[in-house]
Amino acid sequence: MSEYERNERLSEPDNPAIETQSETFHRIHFDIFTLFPSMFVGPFGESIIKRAIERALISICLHNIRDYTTDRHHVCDDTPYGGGGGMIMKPEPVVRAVETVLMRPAGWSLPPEDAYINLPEWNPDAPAPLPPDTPIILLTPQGRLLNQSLVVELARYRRLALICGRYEGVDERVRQIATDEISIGDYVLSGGELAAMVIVDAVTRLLPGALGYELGAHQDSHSPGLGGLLEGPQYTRPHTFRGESVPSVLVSGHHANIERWRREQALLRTLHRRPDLLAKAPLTEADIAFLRLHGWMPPPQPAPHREQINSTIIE
Ligand code: 6GU
Repeated sequence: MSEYERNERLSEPDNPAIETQSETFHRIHFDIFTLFPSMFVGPFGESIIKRAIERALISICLHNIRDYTTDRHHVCDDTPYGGGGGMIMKPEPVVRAVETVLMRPAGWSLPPEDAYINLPEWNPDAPAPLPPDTPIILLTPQGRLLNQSLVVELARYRRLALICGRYEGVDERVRQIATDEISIGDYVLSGGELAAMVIVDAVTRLLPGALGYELGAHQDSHSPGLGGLLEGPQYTRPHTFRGESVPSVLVSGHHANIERWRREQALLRTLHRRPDLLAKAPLTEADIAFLRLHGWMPPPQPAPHREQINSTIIE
């Protein structure tokens, strides 16, 4: 891997709000701290993320944690105190990398020729002042579970730092610089890199202009536009494939009927695949009647909290 690849600056950030006809939005800068920056080159060089970088909706700096080591062999992990298997990520290189980068403006990255030998001054004994408005997210299977509402929350920030832990673990003192820990599901990955890519992708596609069509991510499964329901079936040409034709309502041209059909299909798909999502979804009376016809029982409402009972009595 070339020096350049190890610390690749994927685009030039500067971060003014961008005005469009309908809404104001902002660019997001991602600082990603990893031992394997080249893992990101393929996924970030294609499709939506590539285009979002080209359109300056986002910018990404990959920071190789190993560049921030000063020992001769550039060691980033060590055996666990107390014994046991696996290797643990050492705290100094990763904390040094994060503090060095985040104390500087978005877009800064270590000049490749300075790796190991000409690092900016850093105090190992005292925490550096970190920007309060930049979440520093440690990717770990012990983090809080990523869902679409967390993605929406992350998309509100101008700058996000993502630290990719390795699966055996990171020294507990790394957690002290993290403001949040996120997991992408209840299974174990070999490192946080794939999880960081998931976050960048999910956040980026929410930015106006990233998807290149008007409604964008609004009607996606799990999105607020669909009330947290799953999307129903979709069709494109040909009209008939292997003897199965497109539902006639979709070629009727009757927009109200199409909308109602889509809503019902979303409800049915959610009922069959993820009934747990229905409990949280904002359902209309018509939705509830439709679901009851298909065998759904609305979950019992939780009993009101005692204070609520009291206040109702007082009023
Ligand atoms: Cl963020 N990291 C690792 N190593 N495994 C995971 C994960 C993260 N999320 C789910 N599994």
